[in-house]
Amino acid sequence: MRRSSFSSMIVFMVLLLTPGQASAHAELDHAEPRVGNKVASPPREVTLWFTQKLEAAFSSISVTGPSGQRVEAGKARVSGNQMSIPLKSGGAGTYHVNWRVLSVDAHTTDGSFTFQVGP
Ligand SMILES: [Cu+2]
Repeated sequence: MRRSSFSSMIVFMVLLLTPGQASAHAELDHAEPRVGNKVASPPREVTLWFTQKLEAAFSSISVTGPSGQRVEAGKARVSGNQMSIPLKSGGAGTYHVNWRVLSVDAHTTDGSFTFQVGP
């Protein structure tokens, strides 16, 4: 009895001392079109890659075109650590991408970036 409770205590202490999983949340790793880049013609969709897998139900993107109009052409699709959304053309100029995601570690993160369309 004494031996077994001692073993339990060791197990408990090992669990306490074991670091949790790395606390990096889902941050944007890269995107297509690339963050801050210029592309010649309006992209048919924008895709974002994150540093963790996403929970599809609580992850979203909105995109506005050069005149501030929304240009999403459908719902965001999530696959693993990747999220895409189809776009309609908003012409040449600056596009703003705003994202908000829930990663599988149950943390919410958000952010935004721009890309340009034009010659
Ligand atoms: Cu996290």
